[in-house]
Amino acid sequence: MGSARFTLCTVYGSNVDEPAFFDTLKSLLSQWPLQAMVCEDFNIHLKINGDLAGCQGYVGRKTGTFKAIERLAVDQLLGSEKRAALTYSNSKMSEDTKVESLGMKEKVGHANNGFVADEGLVEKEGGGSCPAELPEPCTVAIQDAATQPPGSTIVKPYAGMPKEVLLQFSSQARYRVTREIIFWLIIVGTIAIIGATIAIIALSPKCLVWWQASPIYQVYPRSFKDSNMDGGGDLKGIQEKLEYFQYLNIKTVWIAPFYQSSIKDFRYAVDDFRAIDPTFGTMKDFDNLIAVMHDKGLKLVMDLIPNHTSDKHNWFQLSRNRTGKYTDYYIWHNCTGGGTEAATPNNWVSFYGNSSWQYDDIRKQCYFHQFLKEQPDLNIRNPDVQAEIKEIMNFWLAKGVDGFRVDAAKFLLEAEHLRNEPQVNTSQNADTVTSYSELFHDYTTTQVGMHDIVRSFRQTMNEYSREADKYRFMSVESSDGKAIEKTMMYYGNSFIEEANFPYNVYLLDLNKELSGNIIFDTVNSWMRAMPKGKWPNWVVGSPSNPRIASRVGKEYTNVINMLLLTLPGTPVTYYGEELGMTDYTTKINQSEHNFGVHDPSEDPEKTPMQWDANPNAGFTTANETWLPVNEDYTTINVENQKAHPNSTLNLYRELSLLRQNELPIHRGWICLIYNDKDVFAYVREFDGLDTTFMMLLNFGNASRTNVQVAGIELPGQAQIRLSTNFNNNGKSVDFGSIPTEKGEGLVLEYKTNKPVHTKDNFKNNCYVSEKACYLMALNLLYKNC
Ligand SMILES: [Ca+2]
Ligand SMILES: [Ca+2]
Repeated sequence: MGSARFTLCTVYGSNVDEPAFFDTLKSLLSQWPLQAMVCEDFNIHLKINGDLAGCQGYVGRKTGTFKAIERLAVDQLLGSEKRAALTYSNSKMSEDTKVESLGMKEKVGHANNGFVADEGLVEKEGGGSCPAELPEPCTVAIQDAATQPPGSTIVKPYAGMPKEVLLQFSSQARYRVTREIIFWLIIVGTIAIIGATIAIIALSPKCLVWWQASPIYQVYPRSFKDSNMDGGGDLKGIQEKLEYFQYLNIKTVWIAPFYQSSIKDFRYAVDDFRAIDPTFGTMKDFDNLIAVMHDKGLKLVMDLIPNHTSDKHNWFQLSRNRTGKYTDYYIWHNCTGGGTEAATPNNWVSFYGNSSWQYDDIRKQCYFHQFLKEQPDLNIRNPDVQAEIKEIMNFWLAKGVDGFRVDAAKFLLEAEHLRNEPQVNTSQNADTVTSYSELFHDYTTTQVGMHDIVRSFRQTMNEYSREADKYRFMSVESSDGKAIEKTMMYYGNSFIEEANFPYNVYLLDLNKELSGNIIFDTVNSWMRAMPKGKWPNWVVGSPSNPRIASRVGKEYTNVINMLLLTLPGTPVTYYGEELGMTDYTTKINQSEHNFGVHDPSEDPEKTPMQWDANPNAGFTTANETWLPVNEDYTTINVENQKAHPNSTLNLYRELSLLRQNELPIHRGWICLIYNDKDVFAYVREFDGLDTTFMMLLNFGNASRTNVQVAGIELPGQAQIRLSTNFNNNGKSVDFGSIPTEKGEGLVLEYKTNKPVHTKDNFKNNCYVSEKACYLMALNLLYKNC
C-alpha cells in the first residue's frame, strides 16, 4: 500500500459533540499512515508519512452541533485517486434522517450551494462505503454501529467535493471525458483564434497613418499669434491656439522655419540648425510646445533645409578660412571675381537671377549658391556634411518632431564637371544670360545621386519610427513644373522607400483663368503620373504664393477648399485659407511703419492671422505688428466666422469632418467623370458600400449640368449632403440637370451598387491608393477584393 493511500472511512456516531467527534477522529487516524490534526478552528491538517500534506478543510458549525460540511478542499498531494470520506451523524439529526459528512469521495450527488449533498450518491461501487480495492476496514462506529440511523447514507469517496474539483481529478468516465472534451475545445479554440487573427491581419488593408488621416495645416510662425507683445508671432503664440486646430479637426501642424537666422523673415537662411530664432522664443518654448501638442494628439512637422546655410553659419566662417574639415563644407572654385561668365567657373545662374557664383574676399575663391548669395550651398557630396545633416535630424527627431518637409531637394547636387548649362534661346548673347528662366538646368538640378541622399534621410527617420504611433513623416519639396515625372521619383517605389509624398504644388499655379477643365487637368495629371499604391496630396496655399481668394477670386475660395478636402490624399492648408484671408493690397507709406523693415507688398500673403475683430485682429496686444493686419479682418476673422453657419470657416470644418467620417472620401476610389468650362465632377466610392459621393464643383459661371451624359449608372436623384451655399444642404437634385452657382460646390450623396470604377470605359479615370472593401455584415475592411 502506498504510503499516501488514504482509506475510505465512515464514522458513525450519535450524540456526537464536536470534541468527542474530533477526538475519535484523531484516534482513528493515528492508526493509519495518514495523520490528522484537528485544530480549534476546525481546520484539519493531514499528514502523510509525516509530511504535512495540508488539508484546508473547513468544518462549519451551526448552533452547537455539526450540521453540514460546508467546504472541504483536498490538497493535491493526497492524490487524485484516493480520497476518503469521514461521515458522522448526529443522533438528533438521525431522527430526521439527516447525515452530516466530512467527506472526501470519488463521486457525489447533486450540488448544494456549490457543494455536494450526499443523499443523491450513486456510485459505481454500488453503495459500499469504500472502494473495493481498499483493504482497510472502512466503517467505524464511534459508539455503536447498530445505532446507525436508518436514514443515514453511506457516502462514497469525494462526498462533499465540489464538481470543479472532481472535474479536475476524477478518473470516472463522465468527468474524464468531460475533462478531455474541455481540453481539446480549448486547444482547438486557441488555434482557431490564432488562425483568425493571422487571417484578419493578412486580409486587412493598412490603417491610414496620421499624416494621411488628417489635413496638414501650415503655420507661418511669425504671423500666427504673438504671445509677448512684440508684434511678431512666436512659438508660445502657437501653443495658445492649439485648440483651434482641434476645432478644425486638424492633427498635423507644419510650422514654417523658426531656426535662428540673421536674414529677417527669410528663415531659409539658417545661422544655426540647433537654435530657435529669438523672435520665436527659446528652445524651452519649443520643448513645451511639442509636449503639449503631443498631449493633445497633434503632430508637429518642420522644415529640413539640407541644401544651404546662411553665410553667417559657423561652418561657412570656418570654411572660408580653410579650417580643417570645414574647408570642403561648401562648393568652392577658383574665379577672378567680377560676376561675368568669363570670371566665374561657368554660366550657372541663381534662382533669383545673376551668377550663382560669389567671390569671397577672405578665401579668394568663389562659392556656389543656388539662391541668395547669403545662402551658400553646402557640399552635400562631402560625407562629413551628410553626417552633419543626419545629426541635425537626430537632434530634432529626438525632441519628438514628427516629420520633416525637405526643402529644395532637387537643388541638393550639382554636376562636378561644371559645364555650362544650355541656353533656352541659343541665339541669345551668352553675356546677357542673367535670368534663371534663360537656362536649362541640366547640371544644377536633379543630379544623379540626389535621390540616394534623400533616401538616406528616410532611413534616418525610420530609426525613429519603430514605436507604435511614432511614425516619422517625410515630404519633399521639388517644384519640377511640367516635368512631373521628376517629382514622382521622390515617392520611391515598391522596393525603395523615399518620401511619403513630394508636395503637389500644381494647384498653386491656378489663377484667374479658372475653369472646370483646368482643374480636371491639374487633378488628372497628378493622379495619372503618381506611382501605383502611393498617396496623393494637394497644396493650395503657401508663404510664397498669393492667397486663393486673391489668386483666383474670393467667389472660388469655398469651392477650392471643397476640392482640397474631397480629393483623395492629404490636403495641405496654409494658415488663413480656411477663413478666405486675402493678400494685403493697400499701399502704405513705409515711414508709417517703424517696426521692422518689411514691405507688406513683398509679403502680401503673410499678414497676421485674423482671430477676431479686436485691434490687430487679436493677433497681438502690441500697438504694431511686424506686417500690417489686413483691413478686412473685421469680417474675415475666426470669431466672426464661428458665429456664422454659412461661413468659409464652418464649411472647412464640415468638409474636414466629412473627409474623416465617410469611408469613400477618406480612402476610397476617385473616378473623374465630367468636366467642362464651368464644372468639374468626380465620384468617390468604396467597394462594398453602396453610399456614394459625387462632387460637382463650379469653377466658372452658373450652369446646369447633366452628368448623365458621363454614361455611369446613376439613380434619378441625389441629395445635397453639403453645399458651399449651406441653404442648399439637404435638397434633392436631378442628375440630368444639376444647378450650380458661380463658385458653388456640391457634395452629392446617393446609393448605387454599380460602382463607376468597375466599368471598363472608366478604368483610366479611376484611381485608388490601396484597394479595400467593406464587409457590412461584420463592419470590417479587407483587402484582396
Ligand atoms: Ca512675439
Ligand atoms: Ca546644392
